[in-house]
Amino acid sequence: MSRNAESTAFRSALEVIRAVEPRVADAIGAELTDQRESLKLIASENYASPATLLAMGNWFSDKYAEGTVGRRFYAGCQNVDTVEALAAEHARELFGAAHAYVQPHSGIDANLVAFWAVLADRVESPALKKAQVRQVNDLTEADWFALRRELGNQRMLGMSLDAGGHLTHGFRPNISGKMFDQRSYGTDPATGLIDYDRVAEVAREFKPLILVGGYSAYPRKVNFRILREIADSVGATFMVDMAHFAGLVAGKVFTGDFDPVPHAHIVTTTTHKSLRGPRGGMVLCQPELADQVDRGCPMVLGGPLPHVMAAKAVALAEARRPDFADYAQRIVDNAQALAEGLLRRGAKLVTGGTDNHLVLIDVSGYGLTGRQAEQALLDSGIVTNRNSVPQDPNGAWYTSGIRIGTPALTTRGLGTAEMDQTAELIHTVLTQTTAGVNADGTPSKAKYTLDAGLADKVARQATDLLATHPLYPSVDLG
Ligand code: DSN
Repeated sequence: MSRNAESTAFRSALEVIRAVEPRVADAIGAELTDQRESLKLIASENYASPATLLAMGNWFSDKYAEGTVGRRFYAGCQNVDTVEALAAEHARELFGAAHAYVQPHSGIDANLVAFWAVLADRVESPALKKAQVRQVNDLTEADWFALRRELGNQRMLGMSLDAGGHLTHGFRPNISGKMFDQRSYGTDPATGLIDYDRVAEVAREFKPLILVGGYSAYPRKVNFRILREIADSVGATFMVDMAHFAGLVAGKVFTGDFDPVPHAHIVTTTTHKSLRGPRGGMVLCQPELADQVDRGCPMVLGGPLPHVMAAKAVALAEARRPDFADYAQRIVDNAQALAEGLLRRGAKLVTGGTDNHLVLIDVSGYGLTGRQAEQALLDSGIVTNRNSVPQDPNGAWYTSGIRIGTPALTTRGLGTAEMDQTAELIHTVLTQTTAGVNADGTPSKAKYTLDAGLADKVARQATDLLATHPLYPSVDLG
C-alpha cells in the first residue's frame, strides 16, 4: 500500500466530514496531532494500522446482524458473514483456539458473555434437564424463580483489584460484583508475586464456580497451568481475561504454562491493547462452551458491530504475520529497559521489574500520590495513568502508583535506548514534583507543585524523542 493512498484516504474522509460538521473534522485532526506529540505510555493503549482504522469507517456500520454466521435474525447478512467468519478464523488460527466469538464490543462485554456462558452451562442447563424442558420459556413459574435464585447465587474467585485484577472480575462497582459472591486472591506482600499456594487455599475454602486469571496491572507472567490445576481441584471453570497481554500471546512471547489458551476453559480479551486491533472484545473457548458463548447477543450484547468485526479481521490477519512476533518481543524488551532505567535511577517498582508490557511505579517513594504523579507527568507531555499498588493506602481514586506500558511506543518504533531516555524524563518529573497542602494545612492527595519551565522542557524533550519515530508516517493531513 502506498503512503500516498493512505494519506489520500484519511484526507478525503476528513473533507467529507468537514462539509457536514467541521468541528468533528477538526477534533479528529487535533487528536492525531496530540497523539503524535505525546509520549503515550498508557499500558492499555496502542495505535491500530491505517487498514484497521479504515475498515471501521464504512457502510458495514449500517447493518443489523443479530445471530451468528449463517444463522441471522435479519436478511441480507452475507457480507457480514464473510467478515465475521474471517475474524473468527484468524482468531482461532492465531491463538490455537477451538472456537472464537468476535462480536463483543469491549472487554467488559466479552467478560459478561463468558460469565453467562458458564452460568448457562453449569447452572441453567442442568436445571432445564432436571425439569425435562428444552428452554427457559418452558419452565414453570416456580422452577423459573428457583433457577433465577440459583443463577444469582454463584461464586467467583479473581485477583484483587489492588494486586492488579480488573473491576469486571467480580467487584461491586461492576455488574459482575452484583452477579457473583466474590472473593479475591492477592499477591505475596514480600515479593508482589502471585502466591499460588494461597490461591489454592482460598479456592479450597471458597469453592468458586469460576476461577478468573488475568490482570490489568500485574507486571509479571502468570502460570496458567497451575491456576488450571487449582480450578480442577475444586471443580471450577477456569477463565482467563488476557485483554492486556493478548499481543504477547499472539506473538508467542507467552508460551507453554504462560499461554492461557490451552489451559483455560474460556479466554476473553480486548482487541485494541497489545493486540493492536480496533476497539472491541473477543471470546475464545473450548468446544463444550461454544454454543453458549455464541448466544452472547442478545444475551448480554446489543447488535454486533460489523464494521468493527471487519477491522478485527484485518488486525488479526496482521497479527498472524511473522513481524508481529518481533513486535511482541520488542514490547517486552522495551518494558524491561524502561524498568531497568527507572530502577537505576532509584524508582520503586512493584515486584521489582516486569516480564510483560507494563511497569508499575510505586510513587510513594517520591512522596507523591498516583494522582499527583499522573498530572505532573501529563503537564510534561507524558501520558500515563494512576493505578493502585498492592495494599494501597490511598485507595482506588488517588492511588500510590503509576502504570506505564510500552505497546504504543513500540508500535512507533522506539527501542531500548529511547526507553532509558524515557525513564530519565519520568524520573526528572517525579523528583521535581512536590506534594501540595490543603487550605487547612493537611497534606493534599491531589495538589502538587512542578515548575512550569521544567515541565515545558521535559515536554520538548519528549517531542524530540518522538520526532525520529513519526506516528502514522503515511498520513499527511496537510
Ligand atoms: N481500561 C483498561 C485498562 O486500562 O486496563 C481495562 O479496563
